[in-house]
Amino acid sequence: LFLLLLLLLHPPPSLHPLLLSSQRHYPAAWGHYDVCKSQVYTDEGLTWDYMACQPEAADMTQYLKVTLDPPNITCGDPPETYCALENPYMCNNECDASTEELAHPPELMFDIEGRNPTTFWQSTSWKKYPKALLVNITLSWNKTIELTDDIILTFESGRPEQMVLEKSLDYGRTWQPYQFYATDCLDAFTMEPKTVQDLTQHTLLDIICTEEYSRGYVWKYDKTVRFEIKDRFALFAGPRLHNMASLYGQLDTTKNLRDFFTITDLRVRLLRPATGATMVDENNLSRYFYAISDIKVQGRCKCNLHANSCVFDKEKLSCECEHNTTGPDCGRCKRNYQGRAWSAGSYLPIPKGTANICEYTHMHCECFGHSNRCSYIELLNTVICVSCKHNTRGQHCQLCKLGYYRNASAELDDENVCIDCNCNPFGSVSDRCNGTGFCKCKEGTTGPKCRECLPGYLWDNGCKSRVCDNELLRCQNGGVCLNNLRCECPRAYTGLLCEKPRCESELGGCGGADSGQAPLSPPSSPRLLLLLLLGSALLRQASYWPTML
Ligand SMILES: *[C@@H]1O[C@H](CO)[C@@H](O)[C@H](O)[C@H]1NC(C)=O
Ligand SMILES: *[C@@H]1O[C@H](CO)[C@@H](O)[C@H](O)[C@H]1NC(C)=O
Ligand SMILES: *[C@@H]1O[C@H](CO)[C@@H](O)[C@H](O)[C@H]1NC(C)=O
Ligand SMILES: *[C@@H]1O[C@H](CO)[C@@H](O)[C@H](O)[C@H]1NC(C)=O
Ligand SMILES: *[C@@H]1O[C@H](CO)[C@@H](O)[C@H](O)[C@H]1NC(C)=O
Ligand SMILES: *[C@@H]1O[C@H](CO)[C@@H](O)[C@H](O)[C@H]1NC(C)=O
Ligand SMILES: *[C@@H]1O[C@H](CO)[C@@H](O)[C@H](O)[C@H]1NC(C)=O
Ligand SMILES: [Ca+2]
Repeated sequence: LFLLLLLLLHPPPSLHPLLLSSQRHYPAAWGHYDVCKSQVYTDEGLTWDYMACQPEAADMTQYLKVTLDPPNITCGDPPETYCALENPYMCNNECDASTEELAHPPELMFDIEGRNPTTFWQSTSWKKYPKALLVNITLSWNKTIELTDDIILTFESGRPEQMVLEKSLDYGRTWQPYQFYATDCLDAFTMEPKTVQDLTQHTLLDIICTEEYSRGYVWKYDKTVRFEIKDRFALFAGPRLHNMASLYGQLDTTKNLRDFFTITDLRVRLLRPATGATMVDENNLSRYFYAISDIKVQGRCKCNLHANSCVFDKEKLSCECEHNTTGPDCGRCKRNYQGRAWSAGSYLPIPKGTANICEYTHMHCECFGHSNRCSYIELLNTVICVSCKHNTRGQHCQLCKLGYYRNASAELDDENVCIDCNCNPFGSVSDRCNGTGFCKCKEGTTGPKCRECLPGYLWDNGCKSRVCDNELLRCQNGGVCLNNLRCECPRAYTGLLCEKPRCESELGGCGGADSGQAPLSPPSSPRLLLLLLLGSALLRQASYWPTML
């Protein structure tokens, strides 16, 4: 408000005096990216000016779902009494899931802290020592989030001696470590101990193991474990982040860097509780457990610089997309705004960035006048004409439908651009033709439309090969050739060329010598019987041969 007042009193020369949309101006040189569009007067009149925009950073723990693994690792069922790590005689920490005041459910890691006593989640104790006490705490947003500040875990117990912070960018399908934590990095993870101060611009994406947050009894005075986002930002933006422009410039051009700070889920893997740097007292395992009073995750919805607000509705975060984009992350162009490929907004040039808005599709619905309707095919990211008329087809109605060919003397937008192939249905293989209207003909057929017969063929619903010819006298026994297609035979003959005598009873049968057909007799001849007997005897003998060998 103070800045706004200042601006009103002394409008800087760079600000257009007629800037209309003025919820907030840019107070600093690098910009906040909090406005997606504003109305401005130009020489052509009132128009919109579009800018890259992003939601404000917020406390993201209000919108998450927490899952514990194993699920029954929370204390209190059955009730348990815990002793202090530093004093085994101080046993006044009671946990009972059935009593509200003594229960320690996971929600207490995300409530508003600041009142006394603190509220915290607590695990069961290390009853199964020396078997490891393993707990996964998974935080899921079901939305991509960009981290803007350190992740801070505040322990109520001693800080764990071994722990890993992991992240997922794909809704929990795959996980990558963010940072390892141990009292002894070499021993626990065979990694050299490092701190965030050892990182440079070139090694910023390295995953390190740190001993900063788990040394000895230090937990008594500092109970927090951090993942240092700001120290990493500072490698580009300078100490106290005074040069955010430099950081935004880097984020814009380096996808790996952007992805490093982007998450959909976080996982805290607790691998070994605090033991006070002494031997584990096996007689009193009630001293060893995990308890966390608070987890801080500051960030903003990732909206690809196309939204300046993010809403939590029906248990789900989603960007309120501008620039005619849509999707939970504004990662697509809206229907009918697919005029060009979607693209994320850009932080550059500072301070307004580039909006990269989605453009109206209509201007790109080019169908040569054969349709005035287009449809966007998301899978191919293209616009195609629908219901092409005048026998056309194709993305722009620029092709002829099957069964039609291109009229060479007509322009693409001519109603007569496609001509029916008109292939003869009997003479052609299909109703399609080539680019000059020629159909594909069946055997014996020819002509552009397959309406004519080749020599030696005759038309009869298609071209049939010539069967007979009166000049060549191919029909026998006095048959007469009809239309070169078939022989008409005298009554006593049949067959294609009247070559077979007909065997009808009223003609006295076909018993003549020239019929070549002897009446069939049963196989009763003694010679045949002998042959059959001999054959079966030989077969039987054959079956003995193998044993005889
Ligand atoms: C949790 O449940 C599993 C299987 O149901 C059981 O084996 C295990 O002992 C339980 N753990 C605790 C701490 O109650
Ligand atoms: C742990 O030691 C304290 C003090 O000796 C005792 O009161 C408590 O019962 C012990 N707990 C267990 C589980 O032995
Ligand atoms: C915890 O998560 C890791 C992977 O992130 C998995 O391997 C492990 O089985 C999970 N459960 C426990 C109890 O550690
Ligand atoms: C995550 O969000 C999508 C919509 O974007 C929804 O369909 C899905 O059910 C959600 N998953 C969970 C686990 O809430
Ligand atoms: C998006 O489309 C609407 C019409 O649906 C239009 O009024 C608006 O100006 C468009 N916005 C941008 C950023 O192009
Ligand atoms: C080809 O197009 C021209 C020009 O429109 C037209 O005059 C002609 O009739 C068309 N040819 C056919 C076969 O349709
Ligand atoms: C179509 O087929 C005819 C006959 O085979 C041929 O002469 C002509 O060049 C072909 N036209 C095209 C465009 O292929
Ligand atoms: Ca709390």
